[in-house]
Amino acid sequence: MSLTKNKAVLNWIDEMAAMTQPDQIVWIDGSEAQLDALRKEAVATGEMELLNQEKLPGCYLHRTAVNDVARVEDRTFICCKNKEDAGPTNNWMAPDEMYAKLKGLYTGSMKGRTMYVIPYSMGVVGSPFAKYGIELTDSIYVVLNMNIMTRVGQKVLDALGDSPDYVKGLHSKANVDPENRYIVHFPEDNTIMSVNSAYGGNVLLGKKCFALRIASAQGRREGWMAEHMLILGIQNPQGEVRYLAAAFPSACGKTNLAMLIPPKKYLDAGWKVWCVGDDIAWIRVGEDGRLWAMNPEYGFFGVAPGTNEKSNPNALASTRKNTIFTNVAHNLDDNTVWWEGLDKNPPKNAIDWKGNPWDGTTSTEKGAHPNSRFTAPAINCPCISPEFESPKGVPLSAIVFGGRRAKTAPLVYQSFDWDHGVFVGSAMASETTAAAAGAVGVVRRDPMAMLPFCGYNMGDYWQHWLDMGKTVGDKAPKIFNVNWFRTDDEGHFIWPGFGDNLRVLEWIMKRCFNEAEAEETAIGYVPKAADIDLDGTDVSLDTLKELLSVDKELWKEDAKGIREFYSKFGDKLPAKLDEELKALEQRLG
Ligand code: OXD
Ligand code: MN
Repeated sequence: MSLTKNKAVLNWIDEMAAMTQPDQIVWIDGSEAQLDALRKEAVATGEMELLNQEKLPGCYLHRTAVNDVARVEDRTFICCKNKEDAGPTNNWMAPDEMYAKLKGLYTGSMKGRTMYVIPYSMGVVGSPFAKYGIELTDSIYVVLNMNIMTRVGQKVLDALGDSPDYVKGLHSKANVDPENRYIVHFPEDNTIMSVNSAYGGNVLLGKKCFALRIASAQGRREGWMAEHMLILGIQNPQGEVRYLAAAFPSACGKTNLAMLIPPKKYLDAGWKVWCVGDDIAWIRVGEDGRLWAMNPEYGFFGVAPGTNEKSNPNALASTRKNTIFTNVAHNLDDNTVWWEGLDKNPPKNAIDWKGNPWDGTTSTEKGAHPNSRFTAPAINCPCISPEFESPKGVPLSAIVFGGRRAKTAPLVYQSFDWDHGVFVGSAMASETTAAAAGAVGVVRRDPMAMLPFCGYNMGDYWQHWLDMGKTVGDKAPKIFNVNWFRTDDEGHFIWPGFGDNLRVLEWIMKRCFNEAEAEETAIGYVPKAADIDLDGTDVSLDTLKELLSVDKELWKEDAKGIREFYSKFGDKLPAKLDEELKALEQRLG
């Protein structure tokens, strides 16, 4: 039975059901009774396995197809009328052509299956900043994950009322055929269509598809921003909490930073760090004229390998109940889960992520896929911010960009102003590590960490950033860049990272409130070495000076790389960014 009288919703569902031809349609009302029945059904069919309920209450394990373990950027499309509006960094196809192609793949794809209707909210239901979506799916796994990652159920339909203003999402796992896998966005129609995948990032449509790709395009039209950023509150010993949002490409420790544990000295002095979000920030101009950020999600979809008691105890604690694990190893001795980097005791009697018997004490194969995941409720996180459920979000004092650079970028620097900060974000880059396929040390540009997630032309996106800066004027957050990954000549990391990153964030916050000085360099303001607290680390003042140094020759090379990257955007490159690049080249001499 349908849970709404909303004509726009009902007509669309009729149309999608006529195409996909499910045996039945089930509306997700969000009740525990309904969700529990679905969990039981998924266990009965083998779609999920119930884990040890004493050690991991409410936790389940799921394995995806071996060919379906990650986002598929080469099969991800932005389909707007004009190709130019998708820009050089997105795959594009004309909407009519794509709709026709997809129709062929969806027709009859839900025969013999149930279509679940998931009404969900990105943001607190009823908040003026929330946006609603409906995802149709033939996967119980998707229903149960969406219930962790977003706010779902009847309350969303009640808040939507009879408005047609919602994002349509159609997902069918179909045959999980990699040759016909498509993750498609129609930003002009607020529509997402995902087919032939059952892996989280491709099918939990609230996350990357809606909250970044569709929302970035909505934000441009409506005057706000959807960003691939964590949101963090830093409470000083005086009890003031100051907030920052930060963007990093993958494999730069974003989740660890979002849940940072302060070094002992800071804990003893009364510092606290609060996680508002680990992946996505929706940023708007508040009533006070400042930028406010809110986390539209309700859970964490985190990478499991490498998460442990030392690297990220808060993330690990978040996964100890009501969590769905995907593609990790199954320890049969006590019916729990294991992944590389959890501890030094891999299970002997286990099943690996592919579903094969696995002995972790002897096998040379991995037990968990490197991109295996946990889907955990945000409220499980010991450091979740008291403002997590605040409908208006939190006011931003700083925006931080970062990447993985062995030599070029100093530990931290501050941009000269907003426009220069946009330039810094647009030139964001990381060097490839041995962990990823391909050559080591290659510079990959990933502007604002949005390369795979911007739902329109990246040149227009930069212009939108510049325009937002004009709107907020001198109330704009200050913009910084950090690099935790500088190495010595033997390739060892110089900065200890993890909790010690708070020492850098402390300086950043002080700069935002005019409480610390800085030195001007060609690339921006760097700290005076004495202003970063090293007490309790084994970093010497000389090493810190090295970490803060700016090598003009390396930067001249980098400026060339930026110019080459910018050339892709033709006349969509904002004139202001071209000016910023020229000004940098001039300062470098
Ligand atoms: C993610 C990603 O999964 O950025 O968050 O790839
Ligand atoms: Mn992400």
